[in-house]
Amino acid sequence: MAENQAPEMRELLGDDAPSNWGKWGPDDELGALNYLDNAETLRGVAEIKSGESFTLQIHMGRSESPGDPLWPGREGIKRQNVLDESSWDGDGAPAFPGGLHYADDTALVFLQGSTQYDALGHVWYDGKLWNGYDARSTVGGMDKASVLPIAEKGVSGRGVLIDIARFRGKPYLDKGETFNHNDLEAAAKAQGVTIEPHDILVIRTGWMKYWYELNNPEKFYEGFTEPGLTYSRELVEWFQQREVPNLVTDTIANEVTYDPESGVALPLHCALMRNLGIALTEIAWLEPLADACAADNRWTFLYTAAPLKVVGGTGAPVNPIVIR
Ligand code: UVW
Repeated sequence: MAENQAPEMRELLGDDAPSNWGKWGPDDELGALNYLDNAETLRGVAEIKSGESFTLQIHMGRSESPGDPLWPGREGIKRQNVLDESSWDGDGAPAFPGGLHYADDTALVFLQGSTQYDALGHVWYDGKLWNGYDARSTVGGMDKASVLPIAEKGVSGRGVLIDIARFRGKPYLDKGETFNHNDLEAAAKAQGVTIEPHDILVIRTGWMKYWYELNNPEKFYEGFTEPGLTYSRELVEWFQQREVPNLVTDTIANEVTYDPESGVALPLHCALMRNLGIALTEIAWLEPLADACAADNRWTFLYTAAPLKVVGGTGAPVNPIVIR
């Protein structure tokens, strides 16, 4: 649907959209991560049976094709050496007693250009961010609901992997393929696992596997519509009632890019993050974890993560660690 035919976000979500604003006080910047207290960390720890660990960040700054998967308009990390062994080929390199040599580099990074946590204030509508903060507080740097409070707290708890691609018997979902909370419940049932309150919900679509296997960015971005969750009020209520603290997926934006019914872009960013305060983690690399879970049919684990402490950041890269 063309952009100008789509309703406004408020019209789609409703004036009475499910909301957690005020639930943790007027100054809250953590949202649903408040659900993750010490007991929730221990609930996650109790899921460790074999001690295997998995890191969920994709490679950052691959020079070989297809490069890094990115939301259109963003660019991959530009990393550059400042010092390396060649610096000592001529004059002007630093001289240290004992003859120490070392390598240094700089990087220009889209903070949302790899596996990442979105700040709760990363998206908004009607001039208000999470918890009702004024959208003007984003100007020049996020004064409110930046990624910093998430980074300061860190995330740990019981994670549950729902493998929608496996459930549908395919290596990866198709472009624009959708699913909802009922599909999540059906997949969980087939896996023999229950999505419990306060579980960190990790959803595999296989989309990052598709990115690397396709190895063709032009085809990947043609008519760009990722597969993912689709908006409905029932789905938003499901997330609110289950008190989901954190949604993690292997897609660039955690939801189908354009709501197929209304044409609205990324309504769940607004309904789940802006209104309910659910932390979003995107572009996770889930293949080895999913294979291990499928191999012994254990789909729950300790999930831990902490994005970088970027003051005023709209998001930050992260390398979550799962231990099972
Ligand atoms: C947008 O919201 C545009 O991007 P992200 O996928 O980083 O949340």
